[in-house]
Amino acid sequence: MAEIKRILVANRGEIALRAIRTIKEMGKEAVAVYSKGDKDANYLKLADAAICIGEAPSSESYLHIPSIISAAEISNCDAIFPGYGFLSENQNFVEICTHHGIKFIGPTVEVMELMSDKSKAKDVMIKAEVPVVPGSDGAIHDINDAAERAKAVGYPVILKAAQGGGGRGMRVVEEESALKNAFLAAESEAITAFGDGTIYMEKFIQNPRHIEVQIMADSHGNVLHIGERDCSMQRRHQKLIEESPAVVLTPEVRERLHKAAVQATKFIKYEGAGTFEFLLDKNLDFYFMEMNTRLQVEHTVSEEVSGLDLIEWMIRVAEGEALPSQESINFHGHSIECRISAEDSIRFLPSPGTIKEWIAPGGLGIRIDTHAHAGYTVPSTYDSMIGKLIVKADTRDQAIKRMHRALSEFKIEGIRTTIDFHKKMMTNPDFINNNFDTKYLENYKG
Ligand code: MV4
Repeated sequence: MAEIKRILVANRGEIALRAIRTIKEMGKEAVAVYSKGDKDANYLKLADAAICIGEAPSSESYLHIPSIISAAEISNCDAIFPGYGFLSENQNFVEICTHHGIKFIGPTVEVMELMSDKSKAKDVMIKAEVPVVPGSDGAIHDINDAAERAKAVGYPVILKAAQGGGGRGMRVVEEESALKNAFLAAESEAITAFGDGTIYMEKFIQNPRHIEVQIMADSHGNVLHIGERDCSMQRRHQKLIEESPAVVLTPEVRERLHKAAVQATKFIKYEGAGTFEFLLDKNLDFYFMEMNTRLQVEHTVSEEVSGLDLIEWMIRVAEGEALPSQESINFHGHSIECRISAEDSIRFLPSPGTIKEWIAPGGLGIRIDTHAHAGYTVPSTYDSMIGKLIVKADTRDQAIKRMHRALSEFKIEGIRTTIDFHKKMMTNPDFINNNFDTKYLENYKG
């Protein structure tokens, strides 16, 4: 494959800036796109060119495929970096890029499609001999089918939409009497949300941890794992804090987890950066849940402990370069990321507006990925995340103390932010003692 010279960054905000930085460091040219809502963004000046692609609503700009393709063509880009969200997992977009001779920096459309159906993805993982949650092994046909399978799996069960993911269209069923209503509700919710009512069933795992493995694969069949992340600190399926490594794992379980992810990656002939999400139960048994075929928000903590620039490697494997050996990757220390959002710290209600004052922390082991600054107006049109504060230290305890110190230095005036929530969490004994799971914040009163 050929060298990539100019890359269109088909995203906005912190990840657009994050990508521009790596592209420039690699000696390549970065072309930014922006909606009218983002026209004053500072990071646009760091790109070699910036092209307006439409009105503020995403549907008329960052999600509007003809505008993005036109921007890539008029600026002579040979590749597109999608980031996360927006078009990053849109199969139609990948096909159109290919049709226009533009390299989509990411996996093939075939594997993207396979992983987008969570029920099919599970079936493939069974073939790859990766542990999955016991369940229906494929879609449920009707309510009688559901009852039969639930009996075999054993209550409680969870019904999930095949096109779901991220928690939408799920129903936990405690006993047979509740199954019919739950199945019909899940089905109609899935049809409304995804235009596809396909439902599958799993044994419900109580209070799981969310552990995911970062992988990177090249076009020569080489696959690396870049360690795992613990993303259990979530609220309503929104991750708030992520860390690497996941200290809940024993070395033996960690090695099996990494091996499972690498095996899965090879089995599906994946290329690029990807993430395997697992549920981890009380006995440290892990089960494949779904695969994300994109770079994720929390990739930063994996970069911190591995020393790799994941966007650099996404671009290099897109150019046909071979990855280094697994043995050459040395993991060091502990990294934590706190997502900073323009939301209040108690109810997490959006708080858009103009940032009057912005004093960012600094010092050893501090990284801030953000496009925000004093004078920046946080639009209400997009996701409320305005940046990520990432720390790195030798141990988890030191990283927590460093994060608390950094959060205490952070001064953002003019909007409400989630900094206070994170500060409380860094002194919370349950967080410090690693005594939490994905349900923790449901009962948390602050
Ligand atoms: C589960 C589960 C328990 N058992 N599946 C939520 C998001 C979606 N991707 C899958 N999810 C879950 N699936 C079984 N068999 C519990 C959850 C779950 C969850 C998972 C990860 C992180 C946060 C969560 C919060 C609530 C429920």
